[in-house]
Amino acid sequence: MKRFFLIIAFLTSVNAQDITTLEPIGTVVRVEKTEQSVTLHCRDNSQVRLTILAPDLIRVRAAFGKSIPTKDHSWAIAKENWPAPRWNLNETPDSITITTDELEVAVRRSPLLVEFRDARTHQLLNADERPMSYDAHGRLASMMFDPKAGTFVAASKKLGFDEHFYGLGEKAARLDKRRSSFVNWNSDTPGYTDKTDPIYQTIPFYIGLQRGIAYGIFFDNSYRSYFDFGKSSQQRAWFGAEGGEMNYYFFHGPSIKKILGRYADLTGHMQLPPLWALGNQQSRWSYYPDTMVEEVVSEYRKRDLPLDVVYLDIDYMNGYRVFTFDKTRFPDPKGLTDKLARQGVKVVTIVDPGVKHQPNEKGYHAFDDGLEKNFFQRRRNGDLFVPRVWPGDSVFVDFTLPDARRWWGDLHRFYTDNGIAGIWNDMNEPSDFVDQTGKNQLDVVSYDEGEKSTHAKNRNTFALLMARATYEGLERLQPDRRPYVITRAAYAGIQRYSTMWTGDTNSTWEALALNIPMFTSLGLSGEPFVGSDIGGFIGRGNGELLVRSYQVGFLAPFCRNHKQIDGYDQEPWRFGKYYEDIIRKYLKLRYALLPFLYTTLEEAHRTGVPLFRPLLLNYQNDPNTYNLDDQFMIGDDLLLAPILKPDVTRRLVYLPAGVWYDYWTGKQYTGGTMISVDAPLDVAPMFVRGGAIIPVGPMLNYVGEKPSDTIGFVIYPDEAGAASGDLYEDDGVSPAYKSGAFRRTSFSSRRTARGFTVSIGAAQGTYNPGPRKFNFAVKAAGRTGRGVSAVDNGKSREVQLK
Ligand code: MIG
Repeated sequence: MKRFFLIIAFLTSVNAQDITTLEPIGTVVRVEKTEQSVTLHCRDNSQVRLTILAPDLIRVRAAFGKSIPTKDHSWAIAKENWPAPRWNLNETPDSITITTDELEVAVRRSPLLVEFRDARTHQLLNADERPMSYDAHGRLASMMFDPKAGTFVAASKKLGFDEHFYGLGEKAARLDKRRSSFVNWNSDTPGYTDKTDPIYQTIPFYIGLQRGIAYGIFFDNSYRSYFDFGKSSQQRAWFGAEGGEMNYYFFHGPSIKKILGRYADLTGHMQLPPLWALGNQQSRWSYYPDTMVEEVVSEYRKRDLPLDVVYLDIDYMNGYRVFTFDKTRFPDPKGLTDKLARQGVKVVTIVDPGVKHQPNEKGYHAFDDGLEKNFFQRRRNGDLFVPRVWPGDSVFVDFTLPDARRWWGDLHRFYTDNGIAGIWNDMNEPSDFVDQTGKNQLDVVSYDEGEKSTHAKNRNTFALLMARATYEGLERLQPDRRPYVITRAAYAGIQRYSTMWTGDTNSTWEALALNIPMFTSLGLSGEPFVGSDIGGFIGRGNGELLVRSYQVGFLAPFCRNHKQIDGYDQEPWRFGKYYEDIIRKYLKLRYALLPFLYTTLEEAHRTGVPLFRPLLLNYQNDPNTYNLDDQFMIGDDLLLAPILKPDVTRRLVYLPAGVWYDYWTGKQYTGGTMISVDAPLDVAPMFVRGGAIIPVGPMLNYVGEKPSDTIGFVIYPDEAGAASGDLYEDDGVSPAYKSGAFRRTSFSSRRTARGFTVSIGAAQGTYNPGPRKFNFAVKAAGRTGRGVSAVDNGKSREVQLK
């Protein structure tokens, strides 16, 4: 027993850093104002700079015991130049106050404490619990051993008695992060479970919510970082890192949606992937040879299961050499992709960062060429850094070098020439079999804009830069197509370049239940295009688990079944017809809902508000949603409460205030309460918000199979008989939507004495979808009414429904 406690104590002490031992920043002795910032000079020669980027966005940057360096660079930031908003400065002997139209930032001079208030209500949003601090005396353990890293830096905030915490990217944790702590250090963690930390990604951004009022904090520091939301002490929520700068952005809400919009402005908006990325995808480690890939696709078609994408995992390569195909397994890759294209199926290949390095091998162009150009990472002593990954001894590209990124991107011509439609970046933490914790990488140097910094700083941004190289390469190679990239590891800003999946999950019920808080938290962290291996990656699984897993994943942006090399096969038909029939029903429903999903995806691109949402995002003033993570919403309108346990066929569902319709039975409910619903294996409880108009497309085996010449709209009236909705469309493949080639149509409907009147708004945008018609039907009294159709002519008009 004693021993057991010792082990626990040891494990916690590794992650728990006691920030109360740190040196606080000195008091303010002088204030300097520029057009957009205020610099505070401190007694200990430290400096703090507050930059006013927007009325609701303030940057706080501090240097301890020295001046703030002129060099200012982050790979995460997409927008550096913000026009100065209106603001003013007020100084008193005790404090300095910056006021914008939305925020009041008050800094106490001694001790130096920063406080954020709502400028209109003067309500306190967030306040320092102690001054920002640093490890002047080397008190905290660090694994970095990097003289350039500097010291541990930390900021500590007062913990609200009823404050909730959301976001922080990809964490194997519940939705509300209150009373938990986390570490960010990109790690390859196969088979992770609830509380495994860290895992693959680093998104040091979180949202605090108190009494319905939200703020955001983005701590843009790529060193190993720590977030503690009231775990080590109920007095404070603190964040810190083992080096680099105290550098954070404060976002004013009060709405979470507004914060997500600003976060997207700052770190980049997700670009729309091709529409087929919303199609159903199938993967396996690994399908080979080519005939097996064809067999998988033909099973899908034979069984009337929709499919858009099939994946080639590492065994397609010649000895795991990236940018090659194994000649025996895939003698004619172009022939294969052509053949599959005729069946409407795209091929995505995995590309790992490890470039095989076999000392006596000549003629592997990716290695030879990269070595000659000196693009590979080296250790501080100048030796090539040789991690061991799938190809055996390998090298990694220094993706901080602009020329290396370009070179790597251009190498993808090999794939595009072979008809490969997208690239899957794996192992990019970067994983290293020699030492999974990254210790083997600490003296690896990257160019880093001339700073020549080590992996202590660059490990967490490695995947971001690799995805960037890939995305930009695909953009150059195929300028008229949207790149499709999917990544495992990431740093903030990844949404500009890549979609993601949650890595090596287990085929267990616990892992399935984690899907929901993980997807919703990623959405609250600026990463909207998320998903998990459907059925789970590791382990055996069974038909029931697979079906329930589809009932979560069928509405996730990324919908892909994938399995590890020695796992039991789990394509939809593997457990028999009974399960396959249910899975078919859900996959078909996904395809029918594609117009709705795509409209919601475009919203995520434009506004930063994700598709896959926790209820609290739509119902921020309803405390019943603050810790609710076994239900989710898609956009504003669909609410899902899937079954996440074996042998369960009934569950409680929380419906927020308003009218709700059971999607399957049409039964109407009044929300603001918990209901109990039946959920036999073929039912994922799903509800539609009263007030929604849901666009529904034709039955498809794959995206683009038929023209969308008829689009259905199902109207779900609210208590007043009103409803509204949007339809977003574009060509689905090219970047032309960025220059106006889209079509957005708005619809609204109201109950009248004669039935329902639907108003179709004038179409916006220049995209022409071709001749087609709209069908409208109203859902009421448990059934769908008779439909009325109207030719779509892009003009504003009204249609009457009985
Ligand atoms: O060390 O490429 O997460 O999806 O099938 C395992 C083989 C490497 C991990 C990925 C998984 C993939 C597997 N990869």
